[in-house]
Amino acid sequence: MFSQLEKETQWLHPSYENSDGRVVHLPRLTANYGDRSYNYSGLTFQPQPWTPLLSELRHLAEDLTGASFNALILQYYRDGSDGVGWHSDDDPCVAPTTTIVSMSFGETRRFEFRHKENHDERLGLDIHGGDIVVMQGDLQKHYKHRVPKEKGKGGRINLTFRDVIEELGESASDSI
Ligand SMILES: O=C(O)CCC(=O)C(=O)O
Repeated sequence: MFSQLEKETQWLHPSYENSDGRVVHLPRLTANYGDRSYNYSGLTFQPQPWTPLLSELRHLAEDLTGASFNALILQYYRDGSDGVGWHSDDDPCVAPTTTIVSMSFGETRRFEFRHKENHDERLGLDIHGGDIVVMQGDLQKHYKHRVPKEKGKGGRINLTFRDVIEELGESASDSI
C-alpha cells in the first residue's frame, strides 16, 4: 500500500513565507484528492479526482464510521526530518464536530495530542503502518495534535478523510 501510494500520488511540495519573511517548504509532501478543495496550513489545494485505490479506502472509512467523506488530504513524511506541528483540524470548511478518519502506511511515527489550554494534558500514540485513527466529537475543539520530527525514521504516508461543507474556508496557519 505504501509503495503504491508513494508512486501513484501527485505529490506537491508547497512553500510559504515564514514569520521572518523567508520562503520555506513544508517539511513533508502533500496532496489533496476528492470532490472539494481544502484550505490547509493557509494554502489552498486544487483536488485531484478520486483514484480507484483512494475510492476503495474512502468506502472503508465510510463503512467504519457511518460518516461520508468528500475530501482527502495525504501527507508524505519522507523521513524523520519531516513532520507536522501542533494544530487542530478545525478549519472553517469542516463542521466543528466532524469525524475524521486517519489511515497510516509505512514507518511507525509518534502522534501526540495536547489540550489547547492545559498543555500538561497530553496523550502520545505510536501509529503503525495499517493503523486507523478516528477523530470525532469535540476533539478538534479542545485538543491540538502533531507528528514530531524523529531522527532515523523511514517513509510514512498518512491519509485523512474529511467532509468539507464549504469551499475555501480560511484555515489556521499554525500547522506548518
Ligand atoms: O500524519 C498524521 O498522522 C497526522 C496528519 C495531520 O495531522 C493532518 O493531516 O492534519
